[in-house]
Amino acid sequence: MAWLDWLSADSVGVPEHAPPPDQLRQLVLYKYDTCPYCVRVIRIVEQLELKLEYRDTIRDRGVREELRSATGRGTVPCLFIDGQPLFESADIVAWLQAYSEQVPHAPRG
Ligand SMILES: N[C@@H](CCC(=O)N[C@@H](CS)C(=O)NCC(=O)O)C(=O)O
Repeated sequence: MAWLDWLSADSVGVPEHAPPPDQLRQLVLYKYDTCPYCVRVIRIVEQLELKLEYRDTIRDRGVREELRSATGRGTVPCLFIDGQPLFESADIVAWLQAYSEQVPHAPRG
């Protein structure tokens, strides 16, 4: 699959272990800017105009340690859904697409 196709590809489905958005969700995305998997997720966040907090594991070493101590891994992207980590860009994209209507949105600007 070509790079641009992969960036825009539809997701495969929400993984069974991912929490459903049955209440107001706080979303935190651990990422760094040169990670292509993170870029893929951030594109979806922007397309869907979702509101979430970004934490950069390269710019802030403390953030990387935070991710490691919470999950035992330093891999990004990792989306925390009310404190529950979800790894794998494809799974994160699937979750965001499936539940975009039920999570906070960024004000249009
Ligand atoms: N299959 C994963 C790959 C993620 C991945 O390899 N991320 C790299 C950055 S591009 C990473 O965090 N590497 C550091 C590590 O694994 O500790 C996904 O699609 O999210």
